[in-house]
Amino acid sequence: MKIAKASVNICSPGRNFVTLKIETDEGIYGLGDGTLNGRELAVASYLSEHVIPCILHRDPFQTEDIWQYLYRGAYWRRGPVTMSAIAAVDMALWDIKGKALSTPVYNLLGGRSRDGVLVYAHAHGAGIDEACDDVARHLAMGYKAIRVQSGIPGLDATYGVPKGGQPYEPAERGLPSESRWSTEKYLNHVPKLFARVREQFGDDLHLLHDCHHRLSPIEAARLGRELEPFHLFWMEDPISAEFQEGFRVIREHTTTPIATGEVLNSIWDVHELIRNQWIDYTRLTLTHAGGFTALKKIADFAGLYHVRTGCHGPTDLSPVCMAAALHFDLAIHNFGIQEHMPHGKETDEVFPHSYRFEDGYMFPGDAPGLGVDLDEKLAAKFPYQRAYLPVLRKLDGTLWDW
Ligand code: KDG
Ligand code: MG
Repeated sequence: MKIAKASVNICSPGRNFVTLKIETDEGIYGLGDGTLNGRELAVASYLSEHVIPCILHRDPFQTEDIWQYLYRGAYWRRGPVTMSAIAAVDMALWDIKGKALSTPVYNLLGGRSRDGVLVYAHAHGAGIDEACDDVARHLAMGYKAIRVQSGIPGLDATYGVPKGGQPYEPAERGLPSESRWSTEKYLNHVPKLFARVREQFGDDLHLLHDCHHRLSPIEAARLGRELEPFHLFWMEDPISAEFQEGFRVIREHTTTPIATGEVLNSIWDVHELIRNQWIDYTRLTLTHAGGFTALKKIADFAGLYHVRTGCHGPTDLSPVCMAAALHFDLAIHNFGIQEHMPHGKETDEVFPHSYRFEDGYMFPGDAPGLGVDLDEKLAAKFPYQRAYLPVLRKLDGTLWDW
């Protein structure tokens, strides 16, 4: 079997997605997600102009050699654009392999290591009362793990809390919006939020929180310590993820488990964090970190240090990535948890899939390959629209990490 054709689909059924379709001379095709929120066209052109011409006529079963060719062979390595493009190819090739062998991809990754994939939902609210109402709503849906974010008194907007009761969607059409930030107000508020949530919902529920890269190491250490009585599953991205050494300070001061890595793209971005046991969960995901071929190696390395996985799973990764993540999560040994932000109706219709949610767990389904498709006719009705993530400034106007 040979790769006969490959094409990039860019569509916007509610938000932008970049999908690579690789077709073989035997009529089998595979899909890969290359979506990079706010920089979609960079990956699309990297794929069309620089990658597709190099993979034509190759054997799609050679996932390792093709991965090495696109990574080592390109001389220029790493970074979100390159790694998302490589990931799209890798995912599509594993999809082809599964379809050709008539088996779900998880069977090619080692087979099932568990019955289902524990997922966490997002609960949020303008204040503590509203956030608690949203926790109750998700509990009623069956979720066993819930991330909680709430508005901060004195700030107009904050990460993870949508305006007007919509599901949270970080990208906004048009140019980037700006909002203001105060670390002091945030640090004073968050322990109160989790004190209330634990008091109201008891000890059984797994609680998570995303600091979204905004603190310094010693500020994060203070927050981690103050959250200790509420036994979080994890405190995510307390500081900017690329500052690996900064996690040492946090670790020395608190037992609150730490997760990071959704913006990281290779083993070289996390190996100090893992080797030094400064984190408990890696957030790297298949789309932004080079696909199955790369993430399996990162997970195996992390497993040696008792670090578990918690793949990033926002709406800005397409259902192709969600399907791929579920195969990965079901198969690897050191799986921790999977993020689940359900896609909107339009997205689900453009990407029909076999995965499903039931009672706090997700299941990839048993369709051969990834079990996800792209309805190209319907996708054509939703053309790309420029969109960006917001930009953040401190109260005095200093540009800050969003
Ligand atoms: O594109 C950025 C989002 O994926 C990110 O803000 C979501 O932090 C995020 C999360 O944990 O899902
Ligand atoms: Mg996050």
